[in-house]
Amino acid sequence: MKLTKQAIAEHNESLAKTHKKQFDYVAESVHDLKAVLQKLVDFQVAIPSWALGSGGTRFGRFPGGGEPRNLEEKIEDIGLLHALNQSSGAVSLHIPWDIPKDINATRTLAAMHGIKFDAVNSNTFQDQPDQSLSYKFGSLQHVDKAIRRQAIAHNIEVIKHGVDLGSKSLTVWLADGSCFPGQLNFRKAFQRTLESLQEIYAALPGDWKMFVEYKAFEPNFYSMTVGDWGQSYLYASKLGPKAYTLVDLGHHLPNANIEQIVSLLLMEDKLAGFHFNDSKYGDDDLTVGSINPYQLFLIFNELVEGMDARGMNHATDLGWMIDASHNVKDPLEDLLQSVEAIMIAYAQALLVNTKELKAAQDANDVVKAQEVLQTAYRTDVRPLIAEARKQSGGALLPLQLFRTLKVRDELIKERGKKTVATGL
Ligand code: PSV
Ligand code: MN
Repeated sequence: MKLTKQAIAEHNESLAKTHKKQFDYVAESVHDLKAVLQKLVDFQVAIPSWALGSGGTRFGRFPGGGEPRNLEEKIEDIGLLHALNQSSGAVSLHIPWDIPKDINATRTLAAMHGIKFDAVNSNTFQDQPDQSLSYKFGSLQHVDKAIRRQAIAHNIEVIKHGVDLGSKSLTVWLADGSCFPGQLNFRKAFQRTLESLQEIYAALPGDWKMFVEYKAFEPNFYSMTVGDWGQSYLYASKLGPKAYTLVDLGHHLPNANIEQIVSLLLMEDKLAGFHFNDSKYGDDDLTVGSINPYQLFLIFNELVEGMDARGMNHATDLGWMIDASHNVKDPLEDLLQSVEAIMIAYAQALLVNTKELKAAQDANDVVKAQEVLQTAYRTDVRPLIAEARKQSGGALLPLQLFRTLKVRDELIKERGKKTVATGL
């Protein structure tokens, strides 16, 4: 299905009057409105190729129909999202789920939709049908050198696919760890993992980055070999300047102060970027901003402050990706909501009065500091985001237009009710 410019124009026209009223109201209080709008226009969030179909739990999966059946259809789906919101101009691929059959055709298709290739992800957390050795007891940490070699070779193959596509980074997330005390020698597991990562690092092209993603638990429940930001930071520091720590919001233990983690990683120039999602209990992979939007705002507040302090480009200097799973919602609707939540948090962070905040901090005025942050957080910035979208050719209300045009019904007509997307 292709979304026409005319459909978007008609939608925007029908909402023009209401939008103008709402936009003018908020715009009045925004300092340097033009710059804020430009930053919102520039900001792009990569869509994970594995989140375009229904997820599931170990108890079941309830597909909604019209899921993309191959990489081409995944790119087409992201094209739909991008046409609607103009903020989803990138895809993050997972190998071997998304190995392109024809590189040139894949690149052309993505370019047609205005989509770039963000980080490529390796997968040593599952055994593939044609794989000779099993990852049951780990991959890069495995006691058996042959298994480590296989996992290293896989990561190097992923880099090659990424190079062909124009990606510039590899994300390594390891399921490695242990389920029971005594199962693993922590120090040796760390050293073996480090050695394996060093071989992969050595295969990175000069302008590439390696993102080391951490996770507190699951699938291993006693220890994870890259279990928290400290461990990831250790690997990244020992590997060298091209290695960074990737923060997946769902990969922390409850109540972790993620914004502080982000601030310090940024200070050390070791923050790779994000896998955005939300959670109440663990790695729930829920819609971004659906549970704790204030935390998301606080994270963006640290990001904007820290990136500005280092003279970084908000849009391009870190990797912005979603990592979610959709069990009860239409995946495309969920992704539209997620991107919107990210843009809201980012826009609110751009509105923080940094001078007032600094003055409050320097004077130990705790009340004022909270007031400054919450004044920005409680501003309804949605009309600003809608305006940025409109200026880039997107829809004022992407989700509303998605429903008006019955996009999912169209996809079901094209692809059928019982289609299955690769991924989790
Ligand atoms: C693991 O939970 C994770 O967050 C990693 O990023 C994986 O690559 C992704 O989910 C998909 O399984
Ligand atoms: Mn992740």
